[in-house]
Amino acid sequence: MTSPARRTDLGAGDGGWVALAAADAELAYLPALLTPEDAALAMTALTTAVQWEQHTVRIAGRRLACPRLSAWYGDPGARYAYSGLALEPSPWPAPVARLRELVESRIDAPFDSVLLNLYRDGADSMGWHSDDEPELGPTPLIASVSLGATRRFVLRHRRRRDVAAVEIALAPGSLLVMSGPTQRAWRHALPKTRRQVGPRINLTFRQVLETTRAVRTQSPG
Ligand SMILES: O=C(O)CCC(=O)C(=O)O
Ligand SMILES: [Mn+2]
Repeated sequence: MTSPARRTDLGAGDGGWVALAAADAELAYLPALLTPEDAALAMTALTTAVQWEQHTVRIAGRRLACPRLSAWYGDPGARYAYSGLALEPSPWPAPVARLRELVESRIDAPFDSVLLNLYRDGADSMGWHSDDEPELGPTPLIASVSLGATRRFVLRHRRRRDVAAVEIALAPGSLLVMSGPTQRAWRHALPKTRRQVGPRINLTFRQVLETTRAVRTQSPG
């Protein structure tokens, strides 16, 4: 299976991948990684199998609760420092492990860790950030699976105001792959919405390099 990093110049219909063209970015979207039935089953399974927590971040000396619930799983040795929180991985629940296998089968790349976020309703969100922590390497490969409510995912170029923002409605059962220079050149966010929306779960599979340890100070809010 060819890596989607090499697929970004290809259009829809190539195994279902849709390449999203943007300067300094490699984005590939697979609308139906899962069938609607399997996506609904995975949503239910993850809601109960995952140990959801409300993480807090320290910003300017104050502890703030993140507007979402989160969980982190990784293989032994995969440690990840996120917003100043050193997260120690715990063993993978079966439905999360199954999704990793499915993603790896479509991307032909290994992932040793995953960050899960549960957006309980439209008031839950994730602020502007890049997944550019040093332990993810110079060109992080991020595989993002969405379940539950469709939410708007937005990317903005860090420096170039002449480059239009990219907006993707991340549908349940979809897979978005960000690779190459994307994290270095772009930020992304999952904005709040006033629409009445149900819960949404997002899983971002990552590969943590074991050689680097880092602590982030910026919070994605
Ligand atoms: O919920 C999403 O689609 C984005 C999550 C995200 O950016 C992250 O976990 O780093
Ligand atoms: Mn991110």
